[in-house]
Amino acid sequence: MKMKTNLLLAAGLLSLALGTSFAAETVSQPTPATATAGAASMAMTAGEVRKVDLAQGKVTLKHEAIANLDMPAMTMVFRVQSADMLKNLKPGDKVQFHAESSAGAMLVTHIEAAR
Ligand SMILES: [Cu+2]
Repeated sequence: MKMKTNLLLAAGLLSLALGTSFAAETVSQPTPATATAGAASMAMTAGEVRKVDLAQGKVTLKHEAIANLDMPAMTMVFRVQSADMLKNLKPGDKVQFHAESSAGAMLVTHIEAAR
């Protein structure tokens, strides 16, 4: 009888542990809603697309001063985190973007059409 109780207890603890890990996994899944909230809190800079290089994953932007990079306004080439980010862009488009210094190169981590 005592043995049966212990088994039931073990089964209960096991299902509890499985339930907990499943819940943690669900919470860690990024949703579109949280991605948008993160973008909103980023320091965005206004710019205009001059050239799009999908194959190289690069974009030439005429940009305003970038506060987080301490960079004055200029026209320059940026690498982008993913070439997919450039699919809907063409020269002349007004954009808002966020760039970071990564391994000595300027990397655009977010870019969207200006509203
Ligand atoms: Cu620049």
